[in-house]
Amino acid sequence: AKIGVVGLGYVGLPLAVEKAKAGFTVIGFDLQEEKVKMVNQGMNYIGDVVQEDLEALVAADKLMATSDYSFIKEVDAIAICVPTPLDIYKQPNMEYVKSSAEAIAENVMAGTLIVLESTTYPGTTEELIKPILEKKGLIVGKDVFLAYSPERVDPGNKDFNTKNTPKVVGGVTPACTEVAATMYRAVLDSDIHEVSSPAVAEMEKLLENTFRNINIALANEMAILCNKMGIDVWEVIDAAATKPYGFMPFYPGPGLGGHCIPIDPWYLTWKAREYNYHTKLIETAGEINDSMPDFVVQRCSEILNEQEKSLRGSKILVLGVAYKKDIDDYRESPVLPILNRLTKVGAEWEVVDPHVPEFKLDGTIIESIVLTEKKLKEADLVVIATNHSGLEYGMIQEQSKAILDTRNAIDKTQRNYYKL
Ligand code: SAJ
Repeated sequence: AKIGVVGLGYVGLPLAVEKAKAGFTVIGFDLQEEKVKMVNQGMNYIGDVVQEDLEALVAADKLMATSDYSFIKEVDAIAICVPTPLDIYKQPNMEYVKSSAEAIAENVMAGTLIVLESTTYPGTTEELIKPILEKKGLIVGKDVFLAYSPERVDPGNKDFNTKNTPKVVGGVTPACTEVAATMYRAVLDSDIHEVSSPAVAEMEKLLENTFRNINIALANEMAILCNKMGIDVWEVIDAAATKPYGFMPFYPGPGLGGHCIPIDPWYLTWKAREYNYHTKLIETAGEINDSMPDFVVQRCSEILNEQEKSLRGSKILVLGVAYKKDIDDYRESPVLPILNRLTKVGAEWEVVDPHVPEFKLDGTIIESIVLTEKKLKEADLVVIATNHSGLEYGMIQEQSKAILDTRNAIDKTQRNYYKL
């Protein structure tokens, strides 16, 4: 059977590779010629995909990419994995989902399964995609099958991947759920959990990620409060984590990064307005998480003041710009606003990140530097912003005048060592 994956990004490409490895012939669709070219040359551009797998699958004609959507005619099932970004007003931009659905409706053959995988507001599958198919005279549940199934890829996670992570599936009709569950059971090893509608599946994904967002905000608020009270918040969390039931540790950090956790709860907030409901908890959590970069810069100022220095004119060495440890992705990284604030108060900074050789900060390309003893010695303050495993924490402790550790990356062992 042939499967189509629309959108070859962080979700789509790993999924396309998994489906091809499971024995399906996969056609990847993406409007970006660059991505199409790289896939067809067997050149990987997603951290979680194994280069050798991609190469072998493309060489064996198990996986190809195109931007010609007429190839939709050839596939039996299609997964839509396109971005659903928020604009600056935190309004979901559904353009990619809409144009994908229209391209599919234009070309799809009878009997094809269509599954939306992109994280989105509850109601998208029934209110946005279903009418686009019906406008073409397609009867959902009869001519085509339509379902929603969220992805749960966790970048950098060595234990869980697309293949072994349980999958939730909700179809527009029971037949749709049945067809979708059958397809996933053929591709994945994990449990396929069927729910009664796409809205349930759309909503459960938002519950998963909003749960994380809010609990991280709680950890951040505890960090602010513990700092004021002179209590070590990391010690508090480790102690709380001894509770064997009903507790799960989350940790404070320099803020909330990535393309999911900071973003997904706002789909709920946006949709809730239609029902005249105000998602107070989500908005308060967002304010706390968004306040962490300021809190970090304030802590830098306090630490420098203890050495009769001020932020202005100080040299600050920032370790890590990726949004979490051991990955190369810096999208929505909280380190970016920290750097902007340091610039605004006149501090000089440089960034070390073994995973991110260069990054864009408000349109400017910044090169990250190699960590050296000299750079550590020159810095008035070293900020551990991302606790990459590959950083030499021994040298950092020995050579730094002062350290602000926002990730509890090293044990408190010495003078001039501060935690968030
Ligand atoms: N973070 C904290 N404290 C914590 C946990 C995370 O500050 O206790 C921060 C991280 O540093 C990072 C951000 O939150 O900046 C998001 O990290 P994350 O660990 O939630 O991971 P993501 O966004 O890379 O991927 C998550 C998945 N990860 C986990 O569940 C561990 C999962 O929630 C989703 O499958 C995925 O988002 C998605 O695609 O929705």
